[in-house]
Amino acid sequence: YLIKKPNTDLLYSTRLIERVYKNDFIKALIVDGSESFRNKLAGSLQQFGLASLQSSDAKTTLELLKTHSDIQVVLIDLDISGDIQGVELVEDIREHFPSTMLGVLGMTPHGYNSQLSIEFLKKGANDFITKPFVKEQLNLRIMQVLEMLDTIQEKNIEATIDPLTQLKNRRALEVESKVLIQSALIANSPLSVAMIDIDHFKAVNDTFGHDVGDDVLKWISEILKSNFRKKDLIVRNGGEEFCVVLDDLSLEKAIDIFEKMIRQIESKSYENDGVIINVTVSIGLFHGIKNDIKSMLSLADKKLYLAKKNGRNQLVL
Ligand code: GH3
Ligand code: MG
Ligand code: MG
Ligand code: MG
Repeated sequence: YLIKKPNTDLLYSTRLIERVYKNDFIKALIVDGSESFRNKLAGSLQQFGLASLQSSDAKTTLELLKTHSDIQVVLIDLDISGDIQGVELVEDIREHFPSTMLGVLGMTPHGYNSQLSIEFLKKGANDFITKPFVKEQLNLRIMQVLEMLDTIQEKNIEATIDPLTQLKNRRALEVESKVLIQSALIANSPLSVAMIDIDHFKAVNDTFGHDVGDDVLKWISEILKSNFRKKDLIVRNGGEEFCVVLDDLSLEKAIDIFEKMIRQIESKSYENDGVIINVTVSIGLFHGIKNDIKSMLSLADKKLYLAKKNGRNQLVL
């Protein structure tokens, strides 16, 4: 990558300026048959805070995109080396990289044929620029695409987080458990899947109000986080119910971890503004491996039901 400090007067996007200051440069890929044009464009991009790689043909472009996952935007000319046109290359790129993950801008000669710009869009380009370009327009169009991609990424992350506790939510559980299950199946190693439910939580709300109830949920979430490793999947399943997926643990070790946590929650109390609340949790544990998270959760849930029936504040496996 060609990297140089950009001219900050030319940076229009505040979120991108923040990245430039952290030396987290945005990576672009320039695809054009002419080397002198590529170098000229690379110079312009530098001024806007973009570091760039170059390619002259379709094959190299697709290879670079596969090996450099940090490329965020590709600028493609109509005329590229080899036997396929820039427009067709866009189509090939879109087979692997959706327009919500990778920005593609077509470049067409000004006044040449407006149909060509339309073709770029039809094949999946996010936008197009006409050559010779006005630098400010080039800059703004690229920035708009990058901001859109950045926003999508931010929203995608938000969509996997429970806003009350900041724990992961069910959506994240579905996606992330697949990865854990795959590795566990390959390694032939069991998972520990626990359903954790706060005991008599309705009484907390009834006695202290819903806001205090919310605060107790946050407090319990912190205790959960402190009991597990960074790589462990800790999820707020909904309401006052949580789910934890651990890998690489013997049954004895898993029981130990959950028993310890039950005793910890039992002995601690939530304290705020003179209000002291004691809560306990019940846990149903499944230890083993199944092809999908749903069936493991369902087995853990049956054990949870038994834990409740047996008097709560306990682990059942
Ligand atoms: P059990 O020991 O059988 O689990 O009893 P419980 O009272 O915990 O279970 P129940 O399912 O009867 O009630 C769950 C309560 O959790 C009811 C509901 O008001 C409360 N709850 C669910 N989500 C939230 C939330 O986001 N905030 C607050 N404050 N309360 C919640
Ligand atoms: Mg409950
Ligand atoms: Mg419940
Ligand atoms: Mg307690």
